[in-house]
Amino acid sequence: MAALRATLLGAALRSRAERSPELRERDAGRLADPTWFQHPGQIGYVCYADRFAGTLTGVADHLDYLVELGVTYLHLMPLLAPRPGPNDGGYAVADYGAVDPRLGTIDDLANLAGALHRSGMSLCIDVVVNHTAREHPWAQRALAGDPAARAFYHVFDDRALPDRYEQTLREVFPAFAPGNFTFVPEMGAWVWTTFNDYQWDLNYGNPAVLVAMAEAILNLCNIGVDVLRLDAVPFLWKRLDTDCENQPEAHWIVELLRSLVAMAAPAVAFKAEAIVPPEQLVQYLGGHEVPRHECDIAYHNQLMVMLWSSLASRDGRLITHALSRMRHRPPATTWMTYVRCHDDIGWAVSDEDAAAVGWDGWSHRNFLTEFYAGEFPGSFAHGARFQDNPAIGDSRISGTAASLCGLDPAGDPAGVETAIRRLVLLYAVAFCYDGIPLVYMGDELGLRNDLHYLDDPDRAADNRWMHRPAMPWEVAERRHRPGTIEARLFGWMQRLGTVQRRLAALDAAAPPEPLAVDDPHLFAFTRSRPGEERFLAVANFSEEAASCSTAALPFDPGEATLLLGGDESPAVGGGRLTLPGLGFAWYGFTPGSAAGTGP
Ligand code: OTU
Repeated sequence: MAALRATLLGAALRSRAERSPELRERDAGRLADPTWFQHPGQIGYVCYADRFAGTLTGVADHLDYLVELGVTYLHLMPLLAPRPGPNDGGYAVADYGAVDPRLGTIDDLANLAGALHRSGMSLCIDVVVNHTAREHPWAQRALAGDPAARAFYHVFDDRALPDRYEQTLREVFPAFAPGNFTFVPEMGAWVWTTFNDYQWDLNYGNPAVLVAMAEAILNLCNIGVDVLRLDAVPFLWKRLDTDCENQPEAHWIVELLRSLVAMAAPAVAFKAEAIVPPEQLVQYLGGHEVPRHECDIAYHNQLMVMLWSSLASRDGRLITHALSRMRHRPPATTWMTYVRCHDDIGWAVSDEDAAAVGWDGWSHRNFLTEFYAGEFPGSFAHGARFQDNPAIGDSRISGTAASLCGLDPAGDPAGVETAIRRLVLLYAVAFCYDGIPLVYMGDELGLRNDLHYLDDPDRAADNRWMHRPAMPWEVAERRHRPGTIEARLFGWMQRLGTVQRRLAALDAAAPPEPLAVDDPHLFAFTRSRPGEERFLAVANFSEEAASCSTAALPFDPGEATLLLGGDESPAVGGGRLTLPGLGFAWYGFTPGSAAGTGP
């Protein structure tokens, strides 16, 4: 134990000693403002380096596009050296110390980080902490019979334990990677593989794994990365008779890694990728009975799911209920609020939340799958089922945001208009709900499903690739041609960011409070800080106009400033606020000042 402590501490101090003068300056700046990621004006963008611009230097050449969009935070999808062949979009890492040679080198990454910093942007990259590729040297040594390397993974000589574990484990990829263990003939044994058979779960019960991962993380910090996205973090610890997710030890590991990084590279923040129920999620932000320093940022999966649920059901009651009863995140943390990401959408709607608005949980989840797969009569969506699991009646959804919103440029103009409104509506909530809004590459242009992945044997089985298109730069050019779909959407993203940036009420210090309003189609929430301008957002998920009594709102919109409204303005009169179909409104109200005279 003492040796382990000394090794970890030694690694952190060595890393601190090696930090460049530029990064030390960044550390100083962030120590002076440790809440930098909590302020309004942080706008995220996420893309694959190769799909966006070929290589890392290609990305550096396109920073003007990100600046134009108002981006301040760039998440590049996995870019460390993956295994050859299928690699789960880079989530099967063969070398944590090297960049995928197709994308560039470690120096290119450092140069890109520097260029981003000079343009006022932070860089986020993935660290796949839960598993390595079967081709990683650790796994390769285990395959060759090295017992020390074998102890880096969960290896079982027979099915006795795997069978017992399986009784309580879920399957993440039931369709293309059933089960959680893979038989490895070279070892005559079963290896724990939560995800694909080539992704071997690390054994954090072995201190050598902790040290090795800590060193990998500390090295990445010194390249100039600002935020590390910890992939699949709920799975880090296994315990018999549990689902082996969210175990207390997983939190200790994160806490330990966090403190090592705080020591070595104070500028670096942690982002949790934990797609788990809200009660468990806040714990990754350190929200335990006694708060702890774990991750600084986490994905707000619940908001994302509820947005799509509201859009399909044209109903704001479930989102209002589910978000109202969510435990607040700890004050020093924030969310990543997003509409789409590279993964599928899993219907995280609890039976309790559904019942609270009079619905059956299973039926609603099933409805959402059928709706977004385009199977439900009258559905506007063009998505596809992902990992259908008939055994437990579960299914998830793939598709780009634009396709799920029903955007079809070849269709009738009214349909195009409605689809644009849907997409803007979802982003209008994501941009002001709570945290850093994240634009998923292509949503700013309305890119639709891309079926080219079917021609690539390494990808064809995984339909998540349909919503990971390559950037069509000639299409992006249309953002400068007024009236085009691209100009409309890009313009909206810019406006949402521009207005968001100057609203003090959108600081993380002012968490959202969902409001109970008297029209089921609406979702409303408010945010405020004592003595400052108060904020109100209202969204209408129905295609028809809807109105609510202003009595339920924290202030009268008629006396407030309309900061931003959809393509058609909302109206206030007779004690009611009326929003057009799929409309939204952002209002600001400074106590003691009348409309228009505020600062
Ligand atoms: C993550 O997702 C990544 O985002 C995926 O792209 C990877 O395939 C996967 O890890 C393996 O590296 O289950 O359906 O609670 O939900 O880690 C996606 C976290 C996933 C998991 C999440 C995982």
